[in-house]
Amino acid sequence: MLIGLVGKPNSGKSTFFKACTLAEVSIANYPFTTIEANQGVGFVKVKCPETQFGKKCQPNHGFCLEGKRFVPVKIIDVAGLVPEAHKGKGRGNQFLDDLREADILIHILDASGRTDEKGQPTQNYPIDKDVEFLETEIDLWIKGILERNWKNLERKAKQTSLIKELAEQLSGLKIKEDDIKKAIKNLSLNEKGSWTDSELFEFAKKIRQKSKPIIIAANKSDLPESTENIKKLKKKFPDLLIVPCSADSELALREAAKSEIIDYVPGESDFKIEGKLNERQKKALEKIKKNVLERYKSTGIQNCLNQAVFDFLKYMIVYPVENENHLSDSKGKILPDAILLPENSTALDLAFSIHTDIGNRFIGAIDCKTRRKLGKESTLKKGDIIKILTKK
Ligand SMILES: Nc1nc2c(ncn2[C@@H]2O[C@H](COP(=O)(O)OP(=O)(O)O)[C@@H](O)[C@H]2O)c(=O)[nH]1
Ligand SMILES: [Mg+2]
Repeated sequence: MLIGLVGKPNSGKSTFFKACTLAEVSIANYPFTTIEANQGVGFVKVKCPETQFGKKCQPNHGFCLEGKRFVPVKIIDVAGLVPEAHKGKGRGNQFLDDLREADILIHILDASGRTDEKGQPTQNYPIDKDVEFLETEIDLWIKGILERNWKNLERKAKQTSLIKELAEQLSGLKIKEDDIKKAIKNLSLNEKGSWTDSELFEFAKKIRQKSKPIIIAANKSDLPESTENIKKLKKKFPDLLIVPCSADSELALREAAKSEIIDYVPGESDFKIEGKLNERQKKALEKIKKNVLERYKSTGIQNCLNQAVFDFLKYMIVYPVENENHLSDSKGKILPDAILLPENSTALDLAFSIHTDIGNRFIGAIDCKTRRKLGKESTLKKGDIIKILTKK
């Protein structure tokens, strides 16, 4: 799972990135082997099954705070996109290429209207313009990828098919052949090619909607102008997922929690003061409480990640174990792994996601909550604890 943070300069991407990748507890390791310079690890949050069984979990990856399990996801902070980025403005194409692998994009938008389209300070900037410009930039970037190689692609398609060649060309963007077929059919495009410029754009747009869906983080919700702006934005784009948030409030809370001044579980609506505060810290925390937590019930950062992964992409968490009585691995570690899988994944999908070898040797599974035996076609539910049975 890779989540891309996008938006114009000064909307708060780096603050959001820092906030969601700052863990209050020290973490031994991550399940990801490749982490690039602008990548980090954030977490989606779920209720940990440990509470249901009166146990304490021991996560291999991520962590658990007060019965809330934090499961790692990769986050990438893409440097500021400005209008015409797809043409290379502001090193745009290089930044956009960072997004190839992303499953979903969170558009960090300055909802206060205090930043113009280039990232300069202003007032009353119409924030709906940002939604449109950003979508268009990404659509045009995908169109550009297609255009650069279009002649070659059409020539090769004479031997194979246009759909095959498009799938090949777009495979790096996590687009499946089936999605390409659907887009072509949907737009009634000529399957042999010879598309007009606007047909190519419409195709790129469809492909983007499928492979790089965008949700909106309406950031800087702590500023007074944001309330009205967010209301208007939701009205103008009723189909978009718009989550009010305040990245720098979340960052402040996590930093305070890390230095043990407060007790705070990311995503919650309140915190408890633990340590000694100076006047400045006290004022800052009071402001966050009043302007953000009381108004929006949370800083919204955790909501953004959770909604992207669970509500939008429709993933779920399941817990594979080796010992169904202790809910542990073979060494006795309790609920050590939390795996993100698309909803409706089967027991066999889970086996393969752990290891190809386990998938190949799969003979069945046990639902540890009900003790029911599961076959390879059995679909799993969120929060399931599963023991995979394999042949020797
Ligand atoms: N009021 C307010 N300011 C924020 C918030 N998030 C970020 N900022 C400020 O916005 C400015 C730009 O933030 P930055 O993360 O560097 O933006 P980027 O260019 O998109 O990476 C900085 O001064 C941040 O402190 C927020 O939630 N509320
Ligand atoms: Mg930045």
